[in-house]
Amino acid sequence: MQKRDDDYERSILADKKINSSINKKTKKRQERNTIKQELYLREKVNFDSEQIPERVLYANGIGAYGQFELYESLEEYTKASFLTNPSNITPVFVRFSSMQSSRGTNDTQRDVKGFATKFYTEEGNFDLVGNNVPIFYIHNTRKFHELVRAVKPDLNQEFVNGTNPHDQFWTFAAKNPETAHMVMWQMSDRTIPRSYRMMEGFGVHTFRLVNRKGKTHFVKFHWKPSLGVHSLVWDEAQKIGGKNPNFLSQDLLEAIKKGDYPEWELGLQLISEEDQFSYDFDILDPTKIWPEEDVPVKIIGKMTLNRNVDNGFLETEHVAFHPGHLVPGIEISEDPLLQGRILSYTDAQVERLRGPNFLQIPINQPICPFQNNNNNNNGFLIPQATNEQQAPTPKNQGFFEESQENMGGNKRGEQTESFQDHYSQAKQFLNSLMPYEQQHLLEAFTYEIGKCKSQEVKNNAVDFINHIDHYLANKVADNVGAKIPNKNLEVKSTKLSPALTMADTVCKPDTRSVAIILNGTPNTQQLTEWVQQLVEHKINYSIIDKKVHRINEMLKASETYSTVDSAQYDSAILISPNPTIPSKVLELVEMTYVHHKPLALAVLSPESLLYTRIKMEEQGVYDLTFTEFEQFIEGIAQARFWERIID
Ligand code: HDD
Repeated sequence: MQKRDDDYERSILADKKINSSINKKTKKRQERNTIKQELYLREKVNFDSEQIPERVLYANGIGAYGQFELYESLEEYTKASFLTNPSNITPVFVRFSSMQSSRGTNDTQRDVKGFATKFYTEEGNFDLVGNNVPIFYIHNTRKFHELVRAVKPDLNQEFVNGTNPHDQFWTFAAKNPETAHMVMWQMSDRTIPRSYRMMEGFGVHTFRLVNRKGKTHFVKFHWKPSLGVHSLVWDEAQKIGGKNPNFLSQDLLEAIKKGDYPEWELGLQLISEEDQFSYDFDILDPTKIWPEEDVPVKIIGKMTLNRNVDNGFLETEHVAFHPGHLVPGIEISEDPLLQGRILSYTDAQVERLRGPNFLQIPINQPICPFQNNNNNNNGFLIPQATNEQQAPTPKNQGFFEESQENMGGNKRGEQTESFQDHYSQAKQFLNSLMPYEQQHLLEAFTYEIGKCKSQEVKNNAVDFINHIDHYLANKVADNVGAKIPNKNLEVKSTKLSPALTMADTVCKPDTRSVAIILNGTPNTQQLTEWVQQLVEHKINYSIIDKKVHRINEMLKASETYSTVDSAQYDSAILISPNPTIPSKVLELVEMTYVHHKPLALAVLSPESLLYTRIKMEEQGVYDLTFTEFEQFIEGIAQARFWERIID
């Protein structure tokens, strides 16, 4: 019995020992797992908080750094130091974007493009937050929310892009006739640019320039691209969206990477206080342009973009633009929409960047010598105002202060009657375009209104166009099955503004692209010579073949018939020593022709093109057996042959 008890005692002890060692190990493991590991894990698995909310508008975009150089002093108009001292080189950050598109949607949707520039001047940051269209849909900020709802994704379905809510958009447009002018621009080729590098930028609003004596001028800002203003055609835009949704962003990124730095000249339209009522439009109305023929654009400097971002999230996502970020010498005007914008952008940045300290984020910090306890991150204070211009006075205490001038009374608060003239400039825009541009506009209206599901919305949209142009309204109505308007309500014709067409723009071969399509083994020496000529003219090229392969030390077929679409290139050469041409190759070549682009042919059997729409005798088609290659390069510079007849 005693033995049994001893055995029992021993076994209990043994169990206890085992348990205690297990407990010790578990405890140790638990200790290791608790604080340290949990913390490590918490820090490592951070993807769920590595994003910030996307911008509610203009979410899809890309940024780049550069510089602005002034050509001559503008001290007659402004005291802003970056506009008065030509020896200053002002760093800039620019973000291009698409207005209604969410992040991740394709760049080539028909959408107004954002063109926002942050000038890091020695007096603080000046943000020019503009678009590639010179006007806006509305002039009353209270309607902005309605507009946003109308252009953003279908409210019920939350489809990720805004190409679906046609009924929403046309309902808004038809009920708010002040949108007429902007809608014409939106339906034009302007909203499907070939490249961010080939579009104009506009500050849209009227600002004030104030000189040292306190005299003010009204001003509108314009960016003019050195490569000219060029667009895609709608069919290309849709195809590119499928093959390369980042087409415009990638184009900018690669141009800068290659050293083909994009450039824009900055232009100003200036109107003195005394002349502000001399026009048949109100100069404060953001739905109106100041026709360049009436108020010429004075070119004052050049911006060059020369550096891509290192970290898109920290730089491009965190950059916060604000039309109220101004420097002494530039002020807002009484443009009612601009006044409304000033409030909204602070809210937007506080929400998106999680707090009011968004100005301390490096990309948003001014790099001027004036610092205060809000923006000084360096741990020491630099005197707030060090020059005469900024010296603290009892009034401004060194902070930004509005000029005190006025127009013999209160600043203008009311809107003049011309704000209600919604159609004259819409008509002027239409009439100033070339016939092929007008045709594109008709096709765009047909596509966009044709997508509406409601018959009533279609009819209302056509009635809306009928106030601008009766012929256009009839054509659209006929195409989309809407009620043909029986009464001609179009506004009386206004004088033309030739600056509005893109037909007279700069045309250069620089940075244009060519698809070299191979069908069979090419004459390598000939091909190398052609490629050298392209490179000399700064023309980009891709060689496309059945499969990827190296041709010689210099040349490589890097794309295949199925990885690309002709829409991604500005021109094409078909080199076909083979007697027959596969249908995929014929399609690439034919679509180059159909999209009015230059096409060069070095083919053994031209009869294989007989069943396509290509006509050898048409403009912009070069048979390289008889034509010098240089002529094809001239064609690339011209870019499009609109007179070409397509069956
Ligand atoms: Fe705006 C962003 C341009 C009217 C409210 N706007 C934003 C951006 C551009 C413009 C280019 C993107 C900036 C970037 O790249 O980060 N907006 C314009 C133009 C307008 C205009 C040219 C008319 C002339 N905007 C406008 C109004 C309001 C806003 C009337 C509101 C009252 N805009 C905003 C915003 C955004 C913005 C909600 C969205 C994301 C952001 O600010 O940072 O505050």
